[in-house]
Amino acid sequence: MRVCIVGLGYMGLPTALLIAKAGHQVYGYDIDIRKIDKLKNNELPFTENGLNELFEDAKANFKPIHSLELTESIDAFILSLPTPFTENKRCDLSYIIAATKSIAPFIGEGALVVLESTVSPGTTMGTVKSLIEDTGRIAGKNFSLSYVSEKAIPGNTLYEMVNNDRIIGVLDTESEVLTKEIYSSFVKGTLHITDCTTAEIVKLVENTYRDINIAFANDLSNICAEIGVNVWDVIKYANRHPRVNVHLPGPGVGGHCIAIDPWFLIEKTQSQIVEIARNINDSRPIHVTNEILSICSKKGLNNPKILVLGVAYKPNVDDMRESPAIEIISELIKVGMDVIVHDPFVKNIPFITIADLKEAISLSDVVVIATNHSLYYEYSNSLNNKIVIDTRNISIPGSYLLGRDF
Ligand code: SAJ
Repeated sequence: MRVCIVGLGYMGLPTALLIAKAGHQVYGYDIDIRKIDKLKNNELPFTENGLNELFEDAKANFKPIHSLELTESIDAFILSLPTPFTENKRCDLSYIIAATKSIAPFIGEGALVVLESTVSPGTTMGTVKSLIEDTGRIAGKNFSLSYVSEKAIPGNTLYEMVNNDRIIGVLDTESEVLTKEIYSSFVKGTLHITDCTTAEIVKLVENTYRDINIAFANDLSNICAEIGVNVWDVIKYANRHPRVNVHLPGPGVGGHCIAIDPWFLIEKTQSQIVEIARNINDSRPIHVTNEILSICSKKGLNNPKILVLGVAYKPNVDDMRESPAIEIISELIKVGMDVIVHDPFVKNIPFITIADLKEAISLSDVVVIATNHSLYYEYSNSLNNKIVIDTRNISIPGSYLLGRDF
Protein backbone atom coordinates (compact mmCIF):
# COMPACT_ATOMS: atom_id res chain seq x y z
CA MET A 1 0.00 0.00 0.00
CA ARG A 2 1.04 3.64 -0.37
CA VAL A 3 0.63 5.21 3.05
CA CYS A 4 1.07 8.86 3.98
CA ILE A 5 1.67 9.72 7.65
CA VAL A 6 0.78 13.29 8.59
CA GLY A 7 2.64 14.32 11.77
CA LEU A 8 6.09 12.84 12.41
CA GLY A 9 6.25 13.21 16.19
CA TYR A 10 7.09 10.72 18.94
CA MET A 11 4.31 8.43 17.73
CA GLY A 12 3.94 9.34 14.03
CA LEU A 13 7.57 8.82 13.02
CA PRO A 14 8.05 5.38 14.64
CA THR A 15 4.68 4.31 13.17
CA ALA A 16 5.76 5.51 9.71
CA LEU A 17 9.05 3.63 9.94
CA LEU A 18 7.46 0.41 11.22
CA ILE A 19 4.99 0.46 8.32
CA ALA A 20 7.80 1.16 5.85
CA LYS A 21 9.93 -1.65 7.28
CA ALA A 22 6.95 -3.98 6.85
CA GLY A 23 7.12 -3.32 3.10
CA HIS A 24 4.61 -0.57 2.39
CA GLN A 25 5.66 2.58 0.53
CA VAL A 26 5.47 5.33 3.16
CA TYR A 27 5.47 9.10 2.74
CA GLY A 28 6.08 11.18 5.86
CA TYR A 29 4.73 14.72 6.03
CA ASP A 30 5.10 17.32 8.77
CA ILE A 31 4.44 21.07 8.82
CA ASP A 32 7.82 21.48 10.54
CA ILE A 33 10.11 21.86 7.51
CA ARG A 34 13.25 21.41 9.67
CA LYS A 35 12.06 17.95 10.66
CA ILE A 36 11.63 16.93 7.02
CA ASP A 37 15.04 18.41 6.11
CA LYS A 38 16.69 16.47 8.92
CA LEU A 39 15.09 13.21 7.83
CA LYS A 40 16.11 13.87 4.23
CA ASN A 41 19.67 14.32 5.58
CA ASN A 42 19.44 10.94 7.29
CA GLU A 43 19.11 12.45 10.77
CA LEU A 44 16.42 11.62 13.31
CA PRO A 45 14.66 14.59 14.98
CA PHE A 46 14.64 12.86 18.42
CA THR A 47 16.05 9.80 20.14
CA GLU A 48 14.22 6.64 21.13
CA ASN A 49 15.53 3.15 21.88
CA GLY A 50 16.03 1.23 18.64
CA LEU A 51 14.90 4.09 16.38
CA ASN A 52 18.27 4.45 14.59
CA GLU A 53 18.29 0.79 13.59
CA LEU A 54 14.65 0.98 12.52
CA PHE A 55 15.40 4.07 10.41
CA GLU A 56 18.17 2.15 8.62
CA ASP A 57 15.88 -0.82 7.97
CA ALA A 58 12.98 1.35 6.79
CA LYS A 59 14.80 3.91 4.65
CA ALA A 60 14.30 2.21 1.31
CA ASN A 61 10.51 2.50 1.67
CA PHE A 62 10.31 5.80 3.55
CA LYS A 63 10.17 9.17 1.85
CA PRO A 64 9.94 12.42 3.88
CA ILE A 65 7.96 14.99 1.87
CA HIS A 66 7.65 18.79 2.04
CA SER A 67 4.27 18.92 0.33
CA LEU A 68 1.19 16.74 0.13
CA GLU A 69 0.93 17.36 -3.60
CA LEU A 70 2.18 13.90 -4.52
CA THR A 71 2.17 12.55 -8.01
CA GLU A 72 1.39 9.04 -6.77
CA SER A 73 -2.05 8.28 -5.42
CA ILE A 74 -2.23 7.45 -1.71
CA ASP A 75 -4.11 4.40 -0.40
CA ALA A 76 -4.16 5.49 3.24
CA PHE A 77 -3.55 8.67 5.24
CA ILE A 78 -2.69 8.34 8.92
CA LEU A 79 -3.14 11.45 11.06
CA SER A 80 -0.81 11.47 14.07
CA LEU A 81 -1.08 15.01 15.37
CA PRO A 82 -0.96 16.61 18.79
CA THR A 83 -4.20 17.48 20.57
CA PRO A 84 -3.21 20.20 23.03
CA PHE A 85 -5.13 20.90 26.18
CA THR A 86 -6.95 24.25 26.18
CA GLU A 87 -7.14 26.57 29.19
CA ASN A 88 -10.73 25.51 29.82
CA LYS A 89 -9.64 21.84 29.93
CA ARG A 90 -10.87 20.89 26.49
CA CYS A 91 -9.34 18.98 23.59
CA ASP A 92 -7.91 21.42 21.04
CA LEU A 93 -8.63 19.90 17.62
CA SER A 94 -7.03 22.70 15.60
CA TYR A 95 -4.10 20.56 14.31
CA ILE A 96 -6.47 17.75 13.34
CA ILE A 97 -8.84 20.16 11.61
CA ALA A 98 -6.00 21.81 9.66
CA ALA A 99 -4.45 18.46 8.67
CA THR A 100 -7.78 16.94 7.62
CA LYS A 101 -8.47 19.99 5.44
CA SER A 102 -5.03 19.76 3.88
CA ILE A 103 -5.27 16.05 3.00
CA ALA A 104 -8.92 16.25 1.87
CA PRO A 105 -8.17 17.25 -1.76
CA PHE A 106 -5.75 14.31 -2.10
CA ILE A 107 -8.01 11.57 -0.75
CA GLY A 108 -8.59 9.45 -3.83
CA GLU A 109 -11.57 7.18 -4.52
CA GLY A 110 -11.57 4.30 -2.01
CA ALA A 111 -8.69 5.62 0.12
CA LEU A 112 -8.56 5.13 3.88
CA VAL A 113 -8.17 7.88 6.52
CA VAL A 114 -6.95 6.78 9.98
CA LEU A 115 -6.97 9.05 13.02
CA GLU A 116 -4.33 8.11 15.63
CA SER A 117 -4.38 11.16 17.94
CA THR A 118 -5.91 11.09 21.43
CA VAL A 119 -9.23 12.92 21.06
CA SER A 120 -12.51 13.61 22.81
CA PRO A 121 -15.18 10.99 21.99
CA GLY A 122 -16.88 11.38 18.62
CA THR A 123 -14.07 13.26 16.83
CA THR A 124 -13.50 10.66 14.07
CA MET A 125 -17.18 10.27 13.19
CA GLY A 126 -17.84 13.98 13.79
CA THR A 127 -15.13 16.52 12.91
CA VAL A 128 -12.90 14.34 10.70
CA LYS A 129 -15.70 12.65 8.73
CA SER A 130 -17.64 15.86 8.13
CA LEU A 131 -14.57 17.87 7.06
CA ILE A 132 -13.84 15.29 4.37
CA GLU A 133 -17.51 15.07 3.40
CA ASP A 134 -17.52 18.86 2.99
CA THR A 135 -15.42 18.25 -0.14
CA GLY A 136 -18.28 16.26 -1.73
CA ARG A 137 -17.19 12.69 -0.86
CA ILE A 138 -19.29 10.36 1.26
CA ALA A 139 -17.78 8.18 4.01
CA GLY A 140 -18.35 4.48 3.36
CA LYS A 141 -18.98 5.17 -0.33
CA ASN A 142 -15.99 7.20 -1.55
CA PHE A 143 -13.55 6.79 1.35
CA SER A 144 -12.95 4.59 4.39
CA LEU A 145 -12.37 5.76 7.95
CA SER A 146 -10.93 4.37 11.17
CA TYR A 147 -9.50 5.29 14.57
CA VAL A 148 -6.41 3.53 15.93
CA SER A 149 -4.75 4.58 19.17
CA GLU A 150 -1.33 3.66 20.47
CA LYS A 151 -0.28 3.05 24.05
CA ALA A 152 3.48 3.28 23.81
CA ILE A 153 5.58 4.65 26.62
CA PRO A 154 8.78 6.71 26.01
CA GLY A 155 11.88 4.53 26.11
CA ASN A 156 9.91 1.43 25.12
CA THR A 157 7.90 2.91 22.25
CA LEU A 158 8.94 0.50 19.51
CA TYR A 159 8.44 -2.63 21.58
CA GLU A 160 4.99 -1.50 22.72
CA MET A 161 3.91 -0.35 19.25
CA VAL A 162 4.64 -3.80 17.90
CA ASN A 163 3.64 -6.02 20.81
CA ASN A 164 0.65 -4.34 22.46
CA ASP A 165 -2.87 -5.21 21.38
CA ARG A 166 -4.57 -2.51 19.28
CA ILE A 167 -8.15 -1.41 19.63
CA ILE A 168 -9.23 -0.42 16.14
CA GLY A 169 -12.41 1.55 15.51
CA VAL A 170 -13.80 1.25 12.00
CA LEU A 171 -16.59 2.81 9.98
CA ASP A 172 -17.44 -0.35 7.98
CA THR A 173 -16.06 -3.62 6.60
CA GLU A 174 -13.97 -1.97 3.90
CA SER A 175 -12.36 0.30 6.53
CA GLU A 176 -11.62 -2.80 8.63
CA VAL A 177 -9.98 -4.63 5.72
CA LEU A 178 -7.76 -1.68 4.77
CA THR A 179 -6.81 -0.82 8.36
CA LYS A 180 -5.92 -4.43 9.13
CA GLU A 181 -3.78 -4.59 6.00
CA ILE A 182 -1.59 -1.82 7.42
CA TYR A 183 -1.49 -2.67 11.13
CA SER A 184 -1.29 -6.46 10.82
CA SER A 185 1.88 -5.94 8.78
CA PHE A 186 3.84 -4.83 11.88
CA VAL A 187 1.70 -5.38 15.03
CA LYS A 188 2.21 -8.73 16.80
CA GLY A 189 -0.48 -8.00 19.43
CA THR A 190 -4.13 -8.80 18.70
CA LEU A 191 -6.13 -6.33 16.60
CA HIS A 192 -9.55 -5.86 18.23
CA ILE A 193 -12.22 -4.38 15.97
CA THR A 194 -14.95 -2.06 17.21
CA ASP A 195 -16.55 1.27 16.20
CA CYS A 196 -14.58 4.53 16.08
CA THR A 197 -16.14 6.20 19.15
CA THR A 198 -15.67 3.11 21.34
CA ALA A 199 -12.00 2.97 20.32
CA GLU A 200 -11.56 6.68 21.12
CA ILE A 201 -13.12 6.19 24.57
CA VAL A 202 -11.00 3.10 25.29
CA LYS A 203 -7.84 5.18 24.82
CA LEU A 204 -9.14 7.76 27.32
CA VAL A 205 -10.29 5.10 29.79
CA GLU A 206 -6.83 3.49 29.97
CA ASN A 207 -5.29 6.68 31.31
CA THR A 208 -8.33 7.69 33.38
CA TYR A 209 -8.22 4.33 35.18
CA ARG A 210 -4.65 5.08 36.22
CA ASP A 211 -5.48 8.65 37.22
CA ILE A 212 -8.33 7.52 39.50
CA ASN A 213 -6.17 4.78 41.00
CA ILE A 214 -3.33 7.26 41.71
CA ALA A 215 -5.87 9.68 43.25
CA PHE A 216 -6.96 6.87 45.59
CA ALA A 217 -3.31 6.26 46.53
CA ASN A 218 -2.84 9.99 47.16
CA ASP A 219 -5.97 10.13 49.31
CA LEU A 220 -4.77 7.05 51.16
CA SER A 221 -1.43 8.76 51.83
CA ASN A 222 -3.30 11.59 53.62
CA ILE A 223 -5.32 9.06 55.64
CA CYS A 224 -2.20 7.08 56.64
CA ALA A 225 -0.24 10.21 57.58
CA GLU A 226 -3.11 11.31 59.79
CA ILE A 227 -3.31 7.92 61.50
CA GLY A 228 0.50 7.71 61.68
CA VAL A 229 1.24 4.61 59.55
CA ASN A 230 3.33 4.21 56.43
CA VAL A 231 1.17 4.28 53.26
CA TRP A 232 3.89 2.60 51.20
CA ASP A 233 3.73 -0.45 53.50
CA VAL A 234 -0.07 -0.40 53.45
CA ILE A 235 -0.12 -0.44 49.63
CA LYS A 236 2.67 -3.01 49.39
CA TYR A 237 0.77 -5.44 51.64
CA ALA A 238 -2.66 -4.70 50.14
CA ASN A 239 -1.23 -5.51 46.71
CA ARG A 240 -0.29 -9.00 47.91
CA HIS A 241 -3.98 -9.76 47.32
CA PRO A 242 -4.20 -11.40 43.89
CA ARG A 243 -6.87 -8.98 42.63
CA VAL A 244 -5.68 -5.71 44.17
CA ASN A 245 -3.38 -3.24 42.41
CA VAL A 246 -3.28 0.09 44.25
CA HIS A 247 -0.96 2.55 42.49
CA LEU A 248 1.56 4.77 44.28
CA PRO A 249 1.07 8.17 45.90
CA GLY A 250 3.33 11.05 44.94
CA PRO A 251 3.68 14.81 44.47
CA GLY A 252 1.15 14.82 41.62
CA VAL A 253 0.56 13.38 38.18
CA GLY A 254 2.62 14.73 35.31
CA GLY A 255 3.13 13.94 31.64
CA HIS A 256 1.01 14.72 28.65
CA CYS A 257 -1.41 11.80 28.98
CA ILE A 258 -2.70 10.80 32.42
CA ALA A 259 -3.03 14.42 33.61
CA ILE A 260 -5.01 15.40 30.51
CA ASP A 261 -6.95 12.50 28.96
CA PRO A 262 -9.54 12.28 31.79
CA TRP A 263 -10.69 15.82 30.94
CA PHE A 264 -11.22 14.78 27.28
CA LEU A 265 -13.29 11.81 28.46
CA ILE A 266 -15.74 14.03 30.34
CA GLU A 267 -15.72 16.91 27.86
CA LYS A 268 -19.23 16.24 26.58
CA THR A 269 -20.62 14.50 29.63
CA GLN A 270 -20.23 14.48 33.40
CA SER A 271 -18.61 12.21 35.96
CA GLN A 272 -18.07 12.89 39.63
CA ILE A 273 -15.28 10.39 40.14
CA VAL A 274 -13.18 11.45 37.15
CA GLU A 275 -13.36 15.10 38.15
CA ILE A 276 -12.69 14.43 41.83
CA ALA A 277 -9.66 12.25 40.96
CA ARG A 278 -8.28 14.92 38.65
CA ASN A 279 -8.71 17.57 41.33
CA ILE A 280 -7.06 15.39 44.02
CA ASN A 281 -4.04 14.77 41.78
CA ASP A 282 -3.88 18.40 40.66
CA SER A 283 -3.83 19.58 44.28
CA ARG A 284 -0.81 17.45 45.23
CA PRO A 285 2.00 19.89 44.31
CA ILE A 286 0.44 22.56 46.56
CA HIS A 287 -0.03 20.02 49.36
CA VAL A 288 3.67 19.06 49.11
CA THR A 289 4.76 22.74 48.92
CA ASN A 290 2.80 23.59 52.08
CA GLU A 291 4.40 20.64 53.83
CA ILE A 292 7.92 21.77 52.81
CA LEU A 293 7.18 25.25 54.18
CA SER A 294 5.73 23.86 57.39
CA ILE A 295 8.74 21.54 58.00
CA CYS A 296 11.16 24.46 57.39
CA SER A 297 9.25 26.61 59.85
CA LYS A 298 9.00 23.79 62.48
CA LYS A 299 12.77 23.33 62.20
CA GLY A 300 13.22 27.08 62.74
CA LEU A 301 15.06 27.48 59.43
CA ASN A 302 15.45 31.07 58.34
CA ASN A 303 15.84 31.40 54.58
CA PRO A 304 17.05 27.81 53.99
CA LYS A 305 18.51 26.75 50.65
CA ILE A 306 16.12 24.15 49.26
CA LEU A 307 17.42 21.65 46.73
CA VAL A 308 14.75 19.99 44.60
CA LEU A 309 15.95 16.70 43.13
CA GLY A 310 14.29 15.89 39.81
CA VAL A 311 12.16 18.07 37.55
CA ALA A 312 11.12 15.35 35.07
CA TYR A 313 7.57 14.07 35.56
CA LYS A 314 8.75 10.51 36.14
CA PRO A 315 12.03 8.63 36.68
CA ASN A 316 14.83 8.40 34.13
CA VAL A 317 13.24 10.51 31.36
CA ASP A 318 14.04 14.05 30.18
CA ASP A 319 10.39 15.09 29.87
CA MET A 320 9.08 17.82 32.20
CA ARG A 321 5.64 18.30 30.62
CA GLU A 322 3.04 18.91 33.37
CA SER A 323 5.65 17.84 35.93
CA PRO A 324 4.49 18.37 39.54
CA ALA A 325 8.08 19.35 40.41
CA ILE A 326 7.75 22.48 38.27
CA GLU A 327 4.71 23.63 40.25
CA ILE A 328 6.39 22.88 43.59
CA ILE A 329 9.53 24.83 42.62
CA SER A 330 7.49 27.76 41.23
CA GLU A 331 5.34 27.94 44.39
CA LEU A 332 8.41 27.87 46.66
CA ILE A 333 10.05 30.66 44.66
CA LYS A 334 6.79 32.64 44.69
CA VAL A 335 6.81 32.74 48.50
CA GLY A 336 10.45 33.88 48.52
CA MET A 337 12.31 30.62 49.16
CA ASP A 338 15.87 30.14 47.93
CA VAL A 339 15.62 27.16 45.56
CA ILE A 340 18.18 25.27 43.50
CA VAL A 341 17.41 22.25 41.36
CA HIS A 342 19.14 19.21 39.90
CA ASP A 343 18.09 16.74 37.22
CA PRO A 344 20.44 14.33 35.43
CA PHE A 345 18.24 14.10 32.33
CA VAL A 346 16.39 17.37 31.70
CA LYS A 347 18.15 20.11 29.73
CA ASN A 348 17.24 23.81 29.78
CA ILE A 349 15.58 23.82 33.18
CA PRO A 350 14.01 27.25 33.78
CA PHE A 351 15.35 27.50 37.38
CA ILE A 352 18.77 27.84 39.06
CA THR A 353 20.30 24.48 38.26
CA ILE A 354 23.42 22.85 39.72
CA ALA A 355 24.72 20.23 37.33
CA ASP A 356 26.95 18.45 39.85
CA LEU A 357 24.83 16.48 42.32
CA LYS A 358 27.44 16.38 45.11
CA GLU A 359 27.89 20.13 44.89
CA ALA A 360 24.13 20.70 44.85
CA ILE A 361 23.72 18.59 48.00
CA SER A 362 26.57 20.36 49.79
CA LEU A 363 25.04 23.77 49.02
CA SER A 364 21.62 22.85 50.44
CA ASP A 365 19.94 22.79 53.87
CA VAL A 366 16.79 20.99 52.78
CA VAL A 367 16.52 18.34 50.06
CA VAL A 368 13.18 17.58 48.42
CA ILE A 369 13.00 14.36 46.39
CA ALA A 370 10.48 15.21 43.68
CA THR A 371 11.41 12.56 41.07
CA ASN A 372 12.85 9.12 41.79
CA HIS A 373 15.59 9.03 39.16
CA SER A 374 17.73 5.89 39.72
CA LEU A 375 20.76 8.07 40.44
CA TYR A 376 19.20 9.45 43.63
CA TYR A 377 19.01 6.03 45.29
CA GLU A 378 22.82 5.85 45.09
CA TYR A 379 23.13 9.17 46.89
CA SER A 380 20.80 8.42 49.78
CA ASN A 381 23.77 8.05 52.18
CA SER A 382 25.16 11.51 51.30
CA LEU A 383 21.90 13.02 52.53
CA ASN A 384 22.33 11.92 56.15
CA ASN A 385 22.96 15.35 57.66
CA LYS A 386 20.29 17.13 55.59
CA ILE A 387 16.61 17.67 56.21
CA VAL A 388 15.14 15.40 53.54
CA ILE A 389 11.54 15.56 52.35
CA ASP A 390 10.84 12.43 50.34
CA THR A 391 7.76 12.33 48.09
CA ARG A 392 8.80 9.09 46.31
CA ASN A 393 9.86 6.70 49.07
CA ILE A 394 13.48 6.34 48.08
CA SER A 395 14.16 5.16 51.65
CA ILE A 396 16.40 7.67 53.36
CA PRO A 397 16.76 7.10 57.11
CA GLY A 398 15.46 10.05 59.13
CA SER A 399 13.65 11.68 56.19
CA TYR A 400 10.17 13.16 56.22
CA LEU A 401 8.20 10.68 54.12
CA LEU A 402 5.05 11.48 52.16
CA GLY A 403 2.22 9.26 53.35
CA ARG A 404 3.66 8.74 56.83
CA ASP A 405 4.81 12.14 58.05
CA PHE A 406 2.71 14.39 55.80
N1 SAJ B 1 2.37 8.21 38.95
C1 SAJ B 1 2.04 8.19 40.30
N2 SAJ B 1 1.75 7.00 40.88
C2 SAJ B 1 1.80 5.82 40.17
C3 SAJ B 1 2.14 5.86 38.80
C4 SAJ B 1 2.42 7.07 38.21
O1 SAJ B 1 2.00 9.23 40.98
O2 SAJ B 1 1.53 4.77 40.78
C5 SAJ B 1 2.66 9.49 38.30
C6 SAJ B 1 4.08 9.52 37.74
O3 SAJ B 1 5.00 9.94 38.72
C7 SAJ B 1 3.91 10.52 36.60
C8 SAJ B 1 2.48 10.29 36.12
O4 SAJ B 1 1.83 9.61 37.16
O5 SAJ B 1 4.05 11.85 37.07
C9 SAJ B 1 2.31 9.54 34.81
O6 SAJ B 1 3.30 8.56 34.61
P1 SAJ B 1 3.08 7.12 33.91
O7 SAJ B 1 4.40 6.50 33.70
O8 SAJ B 1 2.15 6.32 34.71
O9 SAJ B 1 2.33 7.44 32.54
P2 SAJ B 1 2.70 8.22 31.17
O10 SAJ B 1 1.87 9.46 31.14
O11 SAJ B 1 4.15 8.37 30.96
O12 SAJ B 1 2.16 7.19 30.06
C10 SAJ B 1 0.79 6.83 30.01
C11 SAJ B 1 0.69 5.32 29.88
N3 SAJ B 1 -0.68 4.89 30.13
C12 SAJ B 1 -0.97 3.89 30.95
O13 SAJ B 1 -0.16 3.28 31.61
C13 SAJ B 1 -2.42 3.53 31.01
C14 SAJ B 1 1.15 4.89 28.49
O14 SAJ B 1 0.88 3.51 28.28
C15 SAJ B 1 0.41 5.68 27.41
O15 SAJ B 1 0.96 5.40 26.14
C16 SAJ B 1 0.60 7.16 27.64
O16 SAJ B 1 0.14 7.49 28.97
C17 SAJ B 1 -0.22 7.87 26.56
O17 SAJ B 1 0.36 8.21 25.52
O18 SAJ B 1 -1.42 7.98 26.70
